Amino acid sequence: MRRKEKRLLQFAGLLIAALLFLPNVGLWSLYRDRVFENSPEIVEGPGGIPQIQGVNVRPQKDAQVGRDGMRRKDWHDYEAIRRDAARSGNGEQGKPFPLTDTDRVDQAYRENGFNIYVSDRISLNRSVADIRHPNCKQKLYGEKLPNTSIIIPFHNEGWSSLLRTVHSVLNRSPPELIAEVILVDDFSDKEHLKGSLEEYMVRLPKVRILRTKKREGLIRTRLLGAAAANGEVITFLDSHCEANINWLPPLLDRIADNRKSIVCPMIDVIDHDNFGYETQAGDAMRGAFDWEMYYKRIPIPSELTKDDSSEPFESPVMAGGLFAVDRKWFWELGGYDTGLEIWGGEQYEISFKVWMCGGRMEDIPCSRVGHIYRKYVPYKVPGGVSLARVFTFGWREDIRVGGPMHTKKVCFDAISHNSPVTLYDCHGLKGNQLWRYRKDKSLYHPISNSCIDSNPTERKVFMNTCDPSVPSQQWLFEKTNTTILETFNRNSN
Ligand code: LR7
Ligand code: MN
Repeated sequence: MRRKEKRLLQFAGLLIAALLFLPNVGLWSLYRDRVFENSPEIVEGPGGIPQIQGVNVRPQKDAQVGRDGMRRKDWHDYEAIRRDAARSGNGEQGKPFPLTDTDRVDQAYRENGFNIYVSDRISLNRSVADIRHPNCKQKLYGEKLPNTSIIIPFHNEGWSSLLRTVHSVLNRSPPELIAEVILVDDFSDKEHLKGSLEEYMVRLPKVRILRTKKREGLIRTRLLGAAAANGEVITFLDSHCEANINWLPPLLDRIADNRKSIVCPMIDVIDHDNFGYETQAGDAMRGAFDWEMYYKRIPIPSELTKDDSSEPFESPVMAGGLFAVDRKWFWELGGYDTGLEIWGGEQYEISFKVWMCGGRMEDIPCSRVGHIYRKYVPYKVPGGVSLARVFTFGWREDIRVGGPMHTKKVCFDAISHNSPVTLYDCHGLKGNQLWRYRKDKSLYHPISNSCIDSNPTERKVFMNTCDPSVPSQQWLFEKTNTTILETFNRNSN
């Protein structure tokens, strides 16, 4: 009798709990729906999905099965988005902080190369504007994504800029996708980065702090973090970043799709004076480098953007600091060259390796992370050596065969006039490997004063006296970059 009563009570208790807490059946769902329905800013978005400020408020709860059989879901955290949208105050919504002359003094920039007075007066949880391509708001990503360790190397980073990096990552990532956040201290000597940092991080159980035993530079510091990481993916960030809305799922989704992909978010600019958050000039561009190995951004070729500029696109080289990579693949690539010193060059190393090892590098427009671009480098480089440009290319004013990346280092070569044109390793001595584009003489060899001639019936390439009227000397150029050609012709004349 007693036992029966107990059971009954237990059952009643369970029923009440279910009513209160179970999503979609309980009181909670009634409450939630009411809050959303009464909200004044709700408008109807595409497909009849209710939106606040262009963002869906009611997630597609059920995953959708794509043509490839993959189950995809909406990863937006609408609760967090609403909380962010409601924030107001200094720097909120990524707005510039109203600087006064006292904020602009030299001292404010000295330690970090950006205005730490301003940083200190902006919330560690500040909101940023959702400046993603509108299509990003509708995108679904794999229902099952790999988790990631976030690795943040730092050397004498400012307190508020470092903490804001960590907060923004934790605030704007699905918790189940963050295995851990590893802060790797590269032998900082600032007091705030010691005991206080450790005390602070006690409240964030996912955060671990590692420290190098001597100043190692950013490359070996990252490696230390990567070696300690447990996540399926490792994601590197600089120590002064702010992750934007739903930045992580679009990155992890590409790695889930192809584990040999290294993926980079769009890097936005956090102003070093006023901390305003906005896109880089020209927004989405590809990484490139010149013959002095200076990193550049160049427009994306139109054939790559397809019809939708919110879709991932391939990139020859990354900017360096902000990317995600499958952890095992990173080590299969050999990690970074441990001989790389304090700063720089590592982005080429990893970029070249991924392309050469059958992987790919992509930029992901729907993933955005802000980065504070410093006014100047505040830290000392031991020994005064800057090893940022570890290698340069020499002469290359020849005409090379092969892909646009000049991966094949062979040049047109001809021993003499009337001799066959062959492909030969580029020797860099110009001479009989120097060919010019000339409008009047097609591919022209200046030393022998003759042109490349091709006879299609015999499939032979040979030298011949230049004659623009001969059809076998007329080369079809599918794509010509006239600016580069003009510079080339100017330099070689
Ligand atoms: O000795 C050092 N030890 C470190 O741990 C020097 C630096 N660091 C840390 C530092 O705290 C920061 O987290 O390493 C990170 C990068 O150093 P920064 O912020 O001084 O470099 P940066 O932002 O000027 O430079 C870019 O190029 C670097 C060298 O190639 C790295 O790849 C950076 O990660 C990279 N930053 C980005 O890609 C963000 C976008 C800006 C660009 C380009
Ligand atoms: Mn940086």
